[in-house]
Amino acid sequence: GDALKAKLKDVIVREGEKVKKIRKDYGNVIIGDVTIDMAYGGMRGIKGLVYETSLLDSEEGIRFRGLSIPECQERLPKWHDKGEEPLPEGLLWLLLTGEVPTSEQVKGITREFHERGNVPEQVEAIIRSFPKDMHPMTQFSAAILLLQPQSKFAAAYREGVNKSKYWEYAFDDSLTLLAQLPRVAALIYRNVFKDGNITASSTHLDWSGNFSQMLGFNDRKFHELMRLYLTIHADHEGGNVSAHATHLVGSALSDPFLSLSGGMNGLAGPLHGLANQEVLRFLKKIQAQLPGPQYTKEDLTKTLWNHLNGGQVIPGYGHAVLRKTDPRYTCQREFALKHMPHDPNFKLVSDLYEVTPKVLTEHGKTKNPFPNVDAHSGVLLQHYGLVEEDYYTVLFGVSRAVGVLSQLVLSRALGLPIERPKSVTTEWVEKYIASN
Ligand code: AMX
Repeated sequence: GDALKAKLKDVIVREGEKVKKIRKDYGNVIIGDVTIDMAYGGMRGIKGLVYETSLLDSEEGIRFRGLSIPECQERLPKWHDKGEEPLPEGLLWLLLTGEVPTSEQVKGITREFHERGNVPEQVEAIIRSFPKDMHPMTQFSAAILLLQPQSKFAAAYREGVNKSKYWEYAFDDSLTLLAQLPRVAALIYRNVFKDGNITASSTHLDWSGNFSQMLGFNDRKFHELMRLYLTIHADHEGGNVSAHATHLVGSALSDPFLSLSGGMNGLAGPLHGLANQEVLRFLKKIQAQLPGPQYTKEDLTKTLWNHLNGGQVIPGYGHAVLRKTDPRYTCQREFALKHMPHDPNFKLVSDLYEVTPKVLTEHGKTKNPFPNVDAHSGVLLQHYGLVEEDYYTVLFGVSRAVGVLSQLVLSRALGLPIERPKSVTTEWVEKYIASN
């Protein structure tokens, strides 16, 4: 934690000066136009937000500080230097500083997470008392709020801290959150779906491995899967609902706990993070409708059309920015090809990949007929026995915290102001049209 903070201090001074100069010299340069369609259409395509940690290209997919997913898989440190998948601790370092960390630096973060990982007892008791039929994402968001009294940011603000120090408290809170989220998430899982017992933290394990163990999964391949999973779900630039919501709430100087909980409420929507749960439900629905394992592509096409004709979206397909297959889908497909090539659920996902883009193209509405991250993640978890799909978005949420909290720290460091875009009414639009 200390090494990261020291590094971050340098980066923040450097970046702060850069941004200041850009704004001073080029603040009036126009970077886009806004049409009436954009204003009604969910602000699609408007460049109205600076978000440093990652950038999404519509053809190529996500880059974390310039690194693609295959590059992250290659360059970020691995578990004991011999695992195959990147450690999300390394991604955290990369997102915050823009630099690839060494194995030693990553180990330091893992250690810090262990040191801060104890969830307050009264919080655990309340989580255990949640009704079992309360959705895991509702529990997760509520649990994050329960952690909020620990906020150093909120306490410092109350004490009248100088604004130049905001980022340090946001950083501190973010480390506490990231350290405690796995335990909170595992508690929810064990409590809702198992007997409530949970394995104590193992300090010899990394963040993902320890989380997997607390969930109750000790297969080393599952640990590798979780390292990949928690890395690739972390960040997807700033305009998606969970990132933007966290950013928006944080801009009011709400502390990282309040901000993250806000982001998680957005992630819980079926068009966003809940899509991974919806995909699994959809796969089960298809399996029930198919004549058996010998189904044909025509059978699949028919069930897809039935679903679309019922006025529902095909979950896991389409994207607001992407126009190609999501590289987060591709790397999960590669994981499946390597570790579970004969899994029947993987076969179904694979067969759907061949059929769905054609059907969606013929359907003629969606701008992107290709699969996104959520089309694949569920069947990997099913394979290792994490079969309760209502839980899947919580895993997404634990990962997404890495990205959105990194940016929150940087936003406070750059002194970004309260977010407040201008809205207009339809009456205003009509008058504007008439006068032009
Ligand atoms: N199945 C059927 N119709 C779809 C579709 C899909 N997978 N994706 C988009 N469409 C429809 C839209 O509903 C919209 O219809 P409308 O004109 O009747 O409202 C039309 O195609 C145009 O939409 P778009 O511009 O292509 O997409 P968008 O930017 O408005 O929305 C998204 C993007 C992801 C919400 C949408 O593709 C969708 O609903 N997909 C299914 C849910 C999903 O997988 N979400 C997860 C996305 C990744 C993530 O955030 N985790």
